[in-house]
Amino acid sequence: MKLVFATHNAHKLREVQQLLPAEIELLSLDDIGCMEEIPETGETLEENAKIKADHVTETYGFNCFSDDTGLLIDALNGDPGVYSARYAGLGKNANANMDKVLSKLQNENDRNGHFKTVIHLNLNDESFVFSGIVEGSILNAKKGQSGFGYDPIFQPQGYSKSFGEMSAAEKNRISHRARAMQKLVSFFKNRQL
Ligand code: ITT
Repeated sequence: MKLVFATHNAHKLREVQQLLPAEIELLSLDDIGCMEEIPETGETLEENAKIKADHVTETYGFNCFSDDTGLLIDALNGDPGVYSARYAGLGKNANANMDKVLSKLQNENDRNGHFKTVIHLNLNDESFVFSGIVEGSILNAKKGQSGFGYDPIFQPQGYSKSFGEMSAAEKNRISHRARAMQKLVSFFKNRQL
């Protein structure tokens, strides 16, 4: 079965490719000629995930799933949350976004937060939503160069390394995205696709 993953984020695409069963032929937005940035005008991760998947299904006619992800920090009342991609106001600039988080938390003892991924699937005129969370804490400084986005400042609960210090396989065993993807994969197994 052909399935489009509605993301322009090459890091997400790589992580997701490693989590899907071989029966699913994953197509990227490049593969279907969708070059435009899809405006994320929603106020929640759920809304933005739906907007991205619906854009691809309605414009290109493919079964499709999307991923909208945010880092939600307790002491910042859930920010950057749905605004994670452009938190510092400098486009999609991961370093500037991390610097803004570190500066906002400079004198803060409560370092708790979590990543949340929402996946919206459009399959043959039906829609399904799956989500995954990983709890953790925000470090005082960036650690590691692996992964992407906020990975260098996020340490998952129960681990002594940041996501930025983990291999792709280690992150993919425990991450928010992996947990949401496991639900998507189980859904397909139950449907025997
Ligand atoms: P698409 O909308 O094209 O999928 P995006 O990068 O804009 O790509 P999001 O709207 O979901 O994706 O943006 C959320 C931001 O959160 C993203 O730009 C990263 O900076 C960050 N992010 C997402 N997943 C992450 C992860 O697994 N680890 C660290 N940071 C992540």
